[in-house]
Amino acid sequence: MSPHPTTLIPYAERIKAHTNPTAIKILQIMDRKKTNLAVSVDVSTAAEALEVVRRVGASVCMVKTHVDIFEDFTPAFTEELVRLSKKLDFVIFEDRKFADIGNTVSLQYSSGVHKIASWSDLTNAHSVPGPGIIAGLSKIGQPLGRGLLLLAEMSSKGSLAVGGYTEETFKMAQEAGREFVIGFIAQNRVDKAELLKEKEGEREDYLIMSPGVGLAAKGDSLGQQYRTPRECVVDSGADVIIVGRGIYGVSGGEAAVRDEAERYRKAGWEAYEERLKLAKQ
Ligand code: 5BU
Repeated sequence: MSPHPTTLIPYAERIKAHTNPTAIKILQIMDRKKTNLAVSVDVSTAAEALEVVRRVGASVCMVKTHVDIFEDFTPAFTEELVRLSKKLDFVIFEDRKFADIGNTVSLQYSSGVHKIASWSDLTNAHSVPGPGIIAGLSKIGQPLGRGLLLLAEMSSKGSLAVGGYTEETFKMAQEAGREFVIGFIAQNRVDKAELLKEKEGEREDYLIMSPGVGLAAKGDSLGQQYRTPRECVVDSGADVIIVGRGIYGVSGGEAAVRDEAERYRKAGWEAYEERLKLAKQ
């Protein structure tokens, strides 16, 4: 099978195919810092999360959070995270996985304790409620320059987001337009080449971000499944790899977490360079 055309284009050259400020920022950072690594900081306190971010910040293009995990969440956490994102040059992705009707998600995104839209560059949503979920989130996020990913596939065993569901999710994003929906959480290039539209010689470009990445473990006891950075980036065409426990869970203290992030950054970047070489063959 020939490689997906988007995967043969360097990140920097893909910037011009985007208008969403968050998509542009992600691709710029990836190119500047030579990293396609996102670290997920699923720890139980805000202080621990910030400590991980300080250690891995230099190696990542993105920090992914689940702020509802923290037992001590306050707005001071997001203020510090935003400060670090500017200092260390990364994008913030709150992995909220919205899944309700448009009106409810617009309130969940803008309000409540977490006020996600006020600090998170990127968030994501399930397609199961239909296009109203995109409309509800975009009403809040688009004026702020935020971006949205749709969940087209999941990394966990037995996921129902497969086949027709995945295809319909892609179509939903395509119909919504890329002013706000910039790509997918997926395990494969769900933006199949033959479905991409072309305008004035420019092909539609979507960012594919893949969780379920590990260099050591193959999975966990709760259905998570891991692939290596190379499997994700070269074999399946992912643009960004998302790693959680493989990095923050490594034993050996502060330096070990920093070193592990660097190890994943290198693995992800070498895989990206390897796939670009396919373009020259
Ligand atoms: P891990 O520690 O690398 O297994 O963490 C993976 C993270 O990615 C975790 O925050 C999950 O909530 C998230 N995730 C995932 O693992 N698989 C998916 O399909 C989606 C998100 Br969507």
